[in-house]
Amino acid sequence: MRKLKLKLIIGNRNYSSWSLRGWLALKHIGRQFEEIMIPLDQPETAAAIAAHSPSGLVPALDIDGTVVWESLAIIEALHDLAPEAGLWPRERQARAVARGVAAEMHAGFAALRRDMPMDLRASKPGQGHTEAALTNIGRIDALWQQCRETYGGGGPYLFGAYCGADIMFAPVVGRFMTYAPPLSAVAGAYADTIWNHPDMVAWVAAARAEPWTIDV
Ligand SMILES: N[C@@H](CCC(=O)N[C@@H](CS)C(=O)NCC(=O)O)C(=O)O
Repeated sequence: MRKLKLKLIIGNRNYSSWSLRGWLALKHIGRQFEEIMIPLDQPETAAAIAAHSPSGLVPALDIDGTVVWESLAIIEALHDLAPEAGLWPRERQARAVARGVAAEMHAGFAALRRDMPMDLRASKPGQGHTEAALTNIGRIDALWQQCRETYGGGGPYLFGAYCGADIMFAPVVGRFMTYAPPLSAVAGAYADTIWNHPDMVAWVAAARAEPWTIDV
């Protein structure tokens, strides 16, 4: 069968948390892809993104001419394309919970996203620790502990093996590294695991080398 052409449109790595999710998912399935990176917050950004993405947002994934937008939908489309890659857990109940966890991240935690915007290069311990953001973080910490305890026996990730739920939380880990909120021992260890995942390491290294600066 002919290989499908994959093209991922992302924002710049230091700031684009949603792009990180799409990119990690695509890296995880191990297929070759073309990457188009559009720096955010520039005069030409909106027009450049609109040329690729119907929502005007990144990430967007072009699969042989069919464009998928929204990070969670991109993970699902890639799971359809490469079910063997394990973007979702193999076991039905774990897979259902992993999808719930990923959807909660996709739909929620607005205060955390507002008060601790992703800025991978920066170190700002103590900043953004608003009551609302810390409430979000409390829920995330409890969620991570619950997943690790119930499903994490087979490996160091939320459901044992690295999957779409970990990918959805990877930018949150980036925020935790920048803003250093208080975390339980289990959540702290899990955050370190994600931070040291080879794909995350590669993304952060590239973010550090970027020239653009946005006042977040
Ligand atoms: N719900 C969307 C959110 C996408 C989003 O908000 N992307 C931001 C960048 S992280 C964006 O494209 N912003 C447009 C801009 O800054 O011009 C998803 O899951 O993909």
